[in-house]
Amino acid sequence: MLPVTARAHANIALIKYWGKVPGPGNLPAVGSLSLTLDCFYSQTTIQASEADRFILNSEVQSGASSRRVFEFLDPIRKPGERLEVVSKNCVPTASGLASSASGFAALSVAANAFFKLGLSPRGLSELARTGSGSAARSIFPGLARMHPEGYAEPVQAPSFDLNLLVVHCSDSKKHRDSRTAMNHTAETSPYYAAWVLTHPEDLTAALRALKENQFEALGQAMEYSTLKMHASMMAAKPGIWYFEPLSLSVLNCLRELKAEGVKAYFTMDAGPHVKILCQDQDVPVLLKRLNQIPGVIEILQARPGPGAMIL
Ligand code: 2P0
Repeated sequence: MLPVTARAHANIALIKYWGKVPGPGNLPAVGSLSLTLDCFYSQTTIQASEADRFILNSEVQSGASSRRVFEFLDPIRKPGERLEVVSKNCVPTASGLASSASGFAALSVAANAFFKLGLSPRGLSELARTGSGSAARSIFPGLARMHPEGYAEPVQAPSFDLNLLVVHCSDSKKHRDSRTAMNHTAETSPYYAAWVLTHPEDLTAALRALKENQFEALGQAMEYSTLKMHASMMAAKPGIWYFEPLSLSVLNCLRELKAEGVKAYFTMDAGPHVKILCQDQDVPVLLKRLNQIPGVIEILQARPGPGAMIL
């Protein structure tokens, strides 16, 4: 079989996914809403090989990351079939964006073509989910809604423009990966049940805001979802937090800017970087003020990006 190469872009959740349904299939306990970004992608090639090999950013991988790739491929390849998977994460200097979403979305699209699975976009999204929950959303361009049933679908873009500023706050590696952290939260946090119970209203509010072209309502729903997710993990035993002093300085600066009338809203994931949802008109003032915060390493300006594709 001929080698196949696919590309998928990273996404950031506006309404967060955190926690799984116990059991197989990697089903999320809650839905989510995301924005696929233009500025960061994974490119992955699958080809026949004499032995299984996973090469990431030119380095042969062993252990957990390689195991995860081949466990993903096991249900779709023939018994005894050996494969080489070569993946590369293309990221502007140190944006700090996670790569499992773009990585498994690219791998799913490549596998669909390589094994001639003939999957629909929904089928591709379901396949990507078995590798990583957030990957189901990176199949689609721009906004995507993930259903708790385990697949994502595109959401119509609003009339307003969308920018996401990624404020790079630390060079240190995150201390706990999100899969471990969300499972620990589900197992030990008394706030986890409240998170799951109240999640649908945030998703509904965000979807309504998009439909009614209410940028501020979208931003408010995003901040609320973000803080509730982080509160649920902070209340785990032991607690988990990804905030660094600089992350809080950025949030404080944003609060000041909001008081001055700038429409900008934050989100944070399983790392210290702050992502800011804003519109074209506010980008210059945001860049100016955020760049004045001592310690900010870099600010990346992302916009809605394309869906996953075969190259
Ligand atoms: C999200 N995150 O919605 C949330 C917000 C991080 C914080 O999805 O175990 O790597 O592979 O399904 O997708 C990161 O978790 O977890 C994530 P798995 P994933 O983007």
